[in-house]
Amino acid sequence: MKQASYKEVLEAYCNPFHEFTVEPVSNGLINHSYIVTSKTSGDTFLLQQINHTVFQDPALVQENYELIWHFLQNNNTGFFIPEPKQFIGDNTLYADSNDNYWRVFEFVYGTKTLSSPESPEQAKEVAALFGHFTSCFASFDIEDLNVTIPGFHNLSARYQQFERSLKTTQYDRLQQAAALIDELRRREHYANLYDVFTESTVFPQRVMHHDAKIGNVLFDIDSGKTVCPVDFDTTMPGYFFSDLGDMIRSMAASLNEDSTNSENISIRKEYYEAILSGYLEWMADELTDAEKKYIHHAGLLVIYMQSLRFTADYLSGDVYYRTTYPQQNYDRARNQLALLISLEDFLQQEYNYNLS
Ligand code: GN1
Ligand code: MG
Repeated sequence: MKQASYKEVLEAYCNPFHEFTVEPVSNGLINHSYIVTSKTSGDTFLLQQINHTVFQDPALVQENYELIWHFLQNNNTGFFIPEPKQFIGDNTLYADSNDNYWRVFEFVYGTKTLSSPESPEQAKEVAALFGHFTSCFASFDIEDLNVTIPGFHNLSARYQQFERSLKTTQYDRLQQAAALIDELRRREHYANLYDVFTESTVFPQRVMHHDAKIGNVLFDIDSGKTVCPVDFDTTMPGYFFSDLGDMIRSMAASLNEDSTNSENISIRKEYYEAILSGYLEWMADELTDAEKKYIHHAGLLVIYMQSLRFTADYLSGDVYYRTTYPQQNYDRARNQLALLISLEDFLQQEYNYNLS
């Protein structure tokens, strides 16, 4: 964070006379977050810079957050998400003089994040949390929500993006990824299925978080119980598979997405079943028969999409995801492909599930 903009944004939130301590939060691949405490007042809050390259219109992101926060408040849902705070002058979004966009959230004390669940029960609780979240919006007009990233979970568009990335002139990367690319191409039918879903009214649009991984949940430090989801930047109209799929991706996997040990990645049955049952606690009455019929496709579609996205970014020269070493997007793509293959085997063996 540039010292100049950080000072400017904090002055716009409190006033020039406060002194602060600022602690970066190393969570997420996209935005930058900081825990800030005013030495003057003792107040702690979460300061976040919205990634303006990924979110072309940060105002839409913040509008959505205010909309869902107010909706949850006003409809007595009892569902907690952190309060968006106002800068001096009432706005909850602040554009600094370098055209960086910032917002402040209520700090949720006594919580921690986890990169993987500690037990199937905990995974079930996370799944119930995201299911509960979507079910709160049963009476909400989905048209009111902005689309913050067009085509974000559009698997068909993600496949096309992957195909375009193959036109790269980074021939060494292309050569290295040849086997990976081949496996992904063989699974194009998943992308076609997305078009079938979205053209039919039996797959309605719902409020989806679109990044429903365990890393986006706050847990109580003492009890280990879920407190709330966070990171609603991609909360927008979406289809049934998105949140359930991301939870399977992040919690049923035996290793997380940054593990380079992809030969040993597998789907853990007790976690998979816990996730499904937790989600259905809230969503069983909401989902249509068609959605229920395709429920096991949730993990397949999201994991496939994630592998396509990491591969495309690798071939495009790591322009999107933050990386800490040159091969990281390639490793992540291979990890997700290995997870996909493991899920395909698992679904066929356990449920005799038809993958097509
Ligand atoms: C990104 O920044 P983070 O970790 O919350 C991405 C998700 C991916 C995820 C993979 C806006 O989320 O779609 O699933 O990385 N978010 C965006 O870890 O692209
Ligand atoms: Mg995110």
